Amino acid sequence: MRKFLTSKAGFFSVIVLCFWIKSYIIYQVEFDLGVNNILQQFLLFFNPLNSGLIFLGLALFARGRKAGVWLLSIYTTLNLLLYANVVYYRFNSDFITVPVLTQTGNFGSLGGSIADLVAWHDLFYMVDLILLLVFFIKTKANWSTERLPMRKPLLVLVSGVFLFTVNLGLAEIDRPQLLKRTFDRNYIVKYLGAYNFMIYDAVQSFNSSKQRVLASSDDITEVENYTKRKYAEPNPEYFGKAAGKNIIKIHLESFQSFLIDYRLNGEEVTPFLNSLVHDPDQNFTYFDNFFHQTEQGKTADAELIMDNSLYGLPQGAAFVTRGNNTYQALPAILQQQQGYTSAVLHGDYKSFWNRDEIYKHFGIDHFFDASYYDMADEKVIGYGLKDKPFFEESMPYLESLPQPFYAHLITLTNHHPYNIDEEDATIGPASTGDPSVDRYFQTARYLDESLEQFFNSLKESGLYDDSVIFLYGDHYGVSTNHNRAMEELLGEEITKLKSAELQRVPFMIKIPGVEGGGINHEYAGQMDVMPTLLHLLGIEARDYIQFGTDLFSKEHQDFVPFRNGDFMTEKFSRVDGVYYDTQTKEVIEEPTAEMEELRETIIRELELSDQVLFGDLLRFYSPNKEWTPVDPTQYRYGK
Ligand code: GP9
Ligand code: MN
Repeated sequence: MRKFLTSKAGFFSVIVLCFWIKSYIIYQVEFDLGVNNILQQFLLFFNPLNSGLIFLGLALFARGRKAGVWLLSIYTTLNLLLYANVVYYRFNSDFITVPVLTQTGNFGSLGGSIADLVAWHDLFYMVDLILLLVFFIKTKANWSTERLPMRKPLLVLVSGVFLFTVNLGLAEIDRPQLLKRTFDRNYIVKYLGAYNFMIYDAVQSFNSSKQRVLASSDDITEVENYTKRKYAEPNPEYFGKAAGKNIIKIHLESFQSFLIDYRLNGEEVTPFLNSLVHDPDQNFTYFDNFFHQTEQGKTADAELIMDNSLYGLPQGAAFVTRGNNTYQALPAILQQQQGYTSAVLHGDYKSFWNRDEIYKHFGIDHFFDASYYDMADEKVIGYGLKDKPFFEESMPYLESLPQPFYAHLITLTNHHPYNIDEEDATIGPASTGDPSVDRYFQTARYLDESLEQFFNSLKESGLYDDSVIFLYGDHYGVSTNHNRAMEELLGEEITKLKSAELQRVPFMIKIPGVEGGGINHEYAGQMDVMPTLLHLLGIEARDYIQFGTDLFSKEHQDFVPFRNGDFMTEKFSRVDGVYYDTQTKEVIEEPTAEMEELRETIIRELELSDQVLFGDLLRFYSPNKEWTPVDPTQYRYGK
């Protein structure tokens, strides 16, 4: 045993073991990673091993005792990196990323006093380092001065890579598309460990900066020419009608338009939302041909599109991969043009979808995340706080905001897999035998009830009458994997065209002083919301780079592009490369020149929008003389 321990292989094994155990202890003690099943627990324990073998294994290529020096240096470096994250996490509940390191302003967010964040028990994190050093100095014997035969260190590296592959495979079972969609830094650390996260983050930052470096100020001119050409003049009946009014924006999680007026076993699923659609006294205008335009970024894409009138990226979430870009988002424009205060309220933690970073670039003043709410077990389900307590606890925050405000409330309970506590279910499940689809109606009903409760609170507080209130669905709730169940519920075949039609999500808006327009059949998408709001407030949308057009404008462009290049118009549609007559639903074998042309326009539009994000082009653009670029270092979130 003694002989083994004092050998190179023995010392390597001891150091890997220390690394493994120590990392696991730090994960458990220092980070709040939301581990909620056995597989996640296992992966948290398992993941330091592959990093240990790979990083520390590199030292084995060195000759003789130099290998030991390398082992200790790599071990110390990894320890320091992890410890830096520990300290950062204590204040920010988040991990260090390359963009954070390059933004010196963020160091201020350590609270000015690192001393407060260092704890006495941190000394324990150094004990192993000292012991290993002493151990190494004492064990002079058994270290040949030769290099190990190449195959030995190689074998260690290969086993490390193999274990990493197993690790990633298991993680993807629990969280499909973990790396492609990158939901949350916490998730990557939970599943793959802090060290793999650092590599992942470095690769992502490198890719981002590469595209950014290649872009130049000329690139924005082409984009500007396009968006100015597409621009639709405001409708004088609406322009400026809501100037200075509070804006309350309500996010209906995973809510598709087919739920409106849908009856399950003869019972309305969403009676409250239906009343907004049909009761003229409610003064709402409901757009029944409104589509979501999101991709993998889901909620994050919806947020990006609605506040910037830019498309999400073809892959991943721009919220995460372009979180550090320059934006000219609605909250910042409203602040600069009309002194609005902006806030987002949401019962999940701030790091999800990198919100706590990108919101700073949007100029969002306040972010009331889960840390502001009572997250007691009985109030939480799925991703976070249930919608009823969420709206209830949001009221004081809303009332505390300086007016006029732009407040965005993001609901959560109607989220896949649509779990609901028994006491919250006021309608029975559907009976297709597809469990998540069956429950979808129950969580949608719960959301509907929570909205009614919220509207009542708004009325009591006096905020209701004088505010613009609008609601929107962010993306589909039932994917095409559930077509069989959906066919049973809708009583029709789910063709490819039907799937595209099901991407309708509600958009309904009430504007104080303007009579509700009932049901509006204009074809439109999430992209169109920002220019609509700007014009309602009397702000010229033409100045800004925007791919959507004002919904109330007589010139509103009524084609709805999807992220994959397909589109819908009132007359014809393109779905999965096939053209259809939107009205008769028949396939069009020979597309007309008009169709081909629109297809080209849409591909161009998507490309230009991607260029804006990939090249971070808005840093080269000044919308007007008064515009001041947003300074992200001026914002901080979290309690
Ligand atoms: C999480 C929530 C859900 O905070 O917004 O995001 P989604 O999974 O719908 O993209
Ligand atoms: Mn969502």
